[in-house]
Amino acid sequence: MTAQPNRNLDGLLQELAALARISAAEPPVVTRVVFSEADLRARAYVKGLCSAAGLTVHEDAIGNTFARWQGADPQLAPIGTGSHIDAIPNAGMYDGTVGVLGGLEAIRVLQSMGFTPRRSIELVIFTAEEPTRFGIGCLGSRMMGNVLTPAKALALRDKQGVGLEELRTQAGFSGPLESVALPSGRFHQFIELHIEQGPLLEQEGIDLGLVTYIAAPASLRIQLEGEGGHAGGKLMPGRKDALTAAAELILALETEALSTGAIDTVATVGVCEVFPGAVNSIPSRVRLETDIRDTDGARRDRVLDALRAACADVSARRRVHITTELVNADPPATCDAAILAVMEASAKEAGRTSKKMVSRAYHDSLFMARIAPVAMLFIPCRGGVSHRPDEYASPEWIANGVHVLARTLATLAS
Ligand code: HGY
Ligand code: MN
Ligand code: MN
Repeated sequence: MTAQPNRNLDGLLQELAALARISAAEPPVVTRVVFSEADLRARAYVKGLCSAAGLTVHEDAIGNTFARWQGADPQLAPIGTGSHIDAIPNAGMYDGTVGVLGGLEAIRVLQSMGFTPRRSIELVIFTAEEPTRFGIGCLGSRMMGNVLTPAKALALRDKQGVGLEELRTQAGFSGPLESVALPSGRFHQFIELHIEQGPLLEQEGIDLGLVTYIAAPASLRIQLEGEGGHAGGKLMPGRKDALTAAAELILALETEALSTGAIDTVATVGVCEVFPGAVNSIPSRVRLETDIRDTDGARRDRVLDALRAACADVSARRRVHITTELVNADPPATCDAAILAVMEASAKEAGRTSKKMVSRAYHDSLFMARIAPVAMLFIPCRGGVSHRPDEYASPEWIANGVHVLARTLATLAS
């Protein structure tokens, strides 16, 4: 594609703003948990935009949504692009949505230029990229990549104990979960446009990130059972306080992550639920959800093992019963060199600077990589901030991402 796309992006910016207002929280906070009322309204909104662009829309049994721009040769496997529109509590408005609405905009840019794809181009909106509801990230793409089996998916429950089957049915999705898994070759290639969720591109003044590698995420759930009691009457010796035991584990995990000798090892305890949660009652039960990542899977697993060993040590010393459950421990994904080369050339043609880089966040592309060659295109986000209401990507950054994605899609679909 030679000409510079001249479609202005005001429409896209308005759509991003409109989508951001579909939230369970007051603006500027975005909260859009899978299968919630806000999620369903957001899905309807985006599907409406896809239909208005002349795309053929269908949903699978778990709500993954596919919007296809039919190519000249429908026999050929499509080029996929897309991301997610669900958002964690107290999130921003660009995580995921830039890849969905930006992907749609890239298609509309190509349509406005009279381009006809030989291969269809299919926009994908993945169900539940965020782990908020079921404790595991990338639910929809894991199932598409056959990484999460229907049986394992049916065992998932939310914090209220409501199962996946009931929630997906209430949300209007039906059909055998076995039908979600896709065969290799269903997509010829897949590209995801996303904000960097890190500071490098902005700091270095580079327009676009060409993601070569997606870091390996793992999550360990830890249940601690101590002995409750009266905060005044129960003296310190002999207490079996589940929260002080948990505090030791939280700090042990931080120490382990800091001592691998690699800056790429990260560990977070984002969920700490305390029972009974009364100021004058000794915590008898605590649930921790831990998130451990690294670009090196083996190094990440060593931190996981050290955390398990800390659980055994704290349990023995504090006489608190501790059980662990491995929610996921996924391998990293290597992005496809051929797609990266096209993205790099597209950036150059568009007069944009780019750099190869690693993704420290996980994305649906991590699981799409199981069934197709993938690559990711990053745009900067201010201060590297994400998963916060002050997450921000400028119109110029978004425009660069959309235009280079459009060029890349045009090349790959030709
Ligand atoms: O946590 C992640 O890496 C992604 O933003 N869900
Ligand atoms: Mn996210
Ligand atoms: Mn995301």
